Amino acid sequence: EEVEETYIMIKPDGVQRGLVGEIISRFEKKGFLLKGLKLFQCPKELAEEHYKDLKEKSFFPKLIDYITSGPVVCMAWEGVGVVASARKIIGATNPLQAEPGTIRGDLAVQTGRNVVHGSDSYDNGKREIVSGSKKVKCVHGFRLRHPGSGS
Ligand code: DAT
Ligand code: MG
Repeated sequence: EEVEETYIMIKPDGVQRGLVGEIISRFEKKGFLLKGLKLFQCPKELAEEHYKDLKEKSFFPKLIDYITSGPVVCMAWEGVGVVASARKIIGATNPLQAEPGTIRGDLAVQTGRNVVHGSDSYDNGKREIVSGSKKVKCVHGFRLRHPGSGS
């Protein structure tokens, strides 16, 4: 397993429900390293670019309305195998199918209000971290003495 970076975004419902600390805490406790963080109001064009693979879906307009409805928290997290591990920590897309113990399994009920996004691949993560006006500025060159830091 290699040290990777992934893009994690707390969606507007997660911010509005006061779940920012809870969600960040799960990645910290696992042992991953927070490299960049930004509170951000996503413009429509950037939301459409972020979810461009879903453009043809019937729910796409609602998804864009939702993701632009309030501030999101954009983060870059680093660690060994963090891309796949973060997806496990987040849980299935439909919160009713997400396992207890996952973020969505514990904190959400609706697919359209599933509180958090995580990149589905290393390449998408890199693209999402540097994407447009949202670009998450990462602080490099520091390490935690922790299994997740890759040392
Ligand atoms: P994920 O966020 O687990 O990577 P995805 O990339 O397939 O899932 O879809 C992105 C988001 O779009 C998802 O978090 C919520 C929304 N979405 C997906 N499928 C949906 C559906 N059938 N109805 C409503 N919203 C949906
Ligand atoms: Mg996805």
